[in-house]
Amino acid sequence: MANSKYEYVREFEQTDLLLPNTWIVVRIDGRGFHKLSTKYAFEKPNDRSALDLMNAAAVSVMKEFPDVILGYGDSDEYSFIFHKSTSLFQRRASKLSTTITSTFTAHYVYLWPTYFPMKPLSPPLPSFDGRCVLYPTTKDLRNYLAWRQADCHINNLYNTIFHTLVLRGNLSPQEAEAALSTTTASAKNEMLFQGFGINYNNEPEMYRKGSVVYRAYELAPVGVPVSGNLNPDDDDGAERASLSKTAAEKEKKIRSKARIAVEHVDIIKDDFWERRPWILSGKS
Ligand code: DGT
Ligand code: MG
Ligand code: MG
Ligand code: MG
Ligand code: MG
Repeated sequence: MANSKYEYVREFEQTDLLLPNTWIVVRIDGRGFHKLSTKYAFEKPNDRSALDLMNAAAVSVMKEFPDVILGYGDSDEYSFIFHKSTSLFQRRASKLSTTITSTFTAHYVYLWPTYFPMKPLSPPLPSFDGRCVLYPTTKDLRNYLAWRQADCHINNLYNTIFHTLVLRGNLSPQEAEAALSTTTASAKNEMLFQGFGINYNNEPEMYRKGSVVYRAYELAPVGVPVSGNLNPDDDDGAERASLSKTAAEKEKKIRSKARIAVEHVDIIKDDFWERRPWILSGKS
């Protein structure tokens, strides 16, 4: 077809291809959820239905995108990991982040009535921002996830004691903040236990550790060396890029059929990864 005289404007579009052979994280975060949590009277510091809804939306994203190998979420955020070898959307950054973000948002709104049947949504509706972050090595990716899980723990310990001091200790929010401003983590644990009989370690795992979403296959037994490459940095992208098209399709099909697990487990230590070598190896 002949180009119109307007066609030249296409040249103004900029490419945003992400570097090859690097892990891609798309992190989404709820916009103004401080306000939203007040509007819908989310329980403080953790609202189980709100978190279950986040997890359900994340599972829907994983089902729609077999290229996402893992999700990790807490509070109003979720990180979705693409294998470093992915060629989804030719690795275009804005296409990846906007598609994941809008898919997540659509499912979040669609599933809302299931989790909050008594609280119909009204504008302003929930929305999320999203960004792509690249990590060059598996170690960096693991450290990224460790950073998010450590953040979840720190925030949850703080929020748990803050709300306990306000709701049960009859402190004003300002007094509670002042009381916590200089305390260490162990002092916070002690305050909870001595003052209110709460053992922080008995708080629900979902609140303390966040949620990990991944495709579940049979676990490798504890302490037995697993087959498969545990250090995906040895496995150069070129090898995977050369996977035949049919092999790649087959892999994708296996991934689409897998059960998606939602667990509240430690992903900072090695155990989680050693027992599920397929996640980082990308070989479903
Ligand atoms: P942003 O992300 O800059 O648009 O602003 P926010 O307000 O979303 O702030 P952010 O993302 O830093 O913090 C998340 C907020 O969401 C925080 O104020 C606590 C609230 N939130 C998340 N989950 C829960 C929950 O389960 N219960 C309650 N009460 N609040 C929650
Ligand atoms: Mg924020
Ligand atoms: Mg937010
Ligand atoms: Mg947030
Ligand atoms: Mg189109």
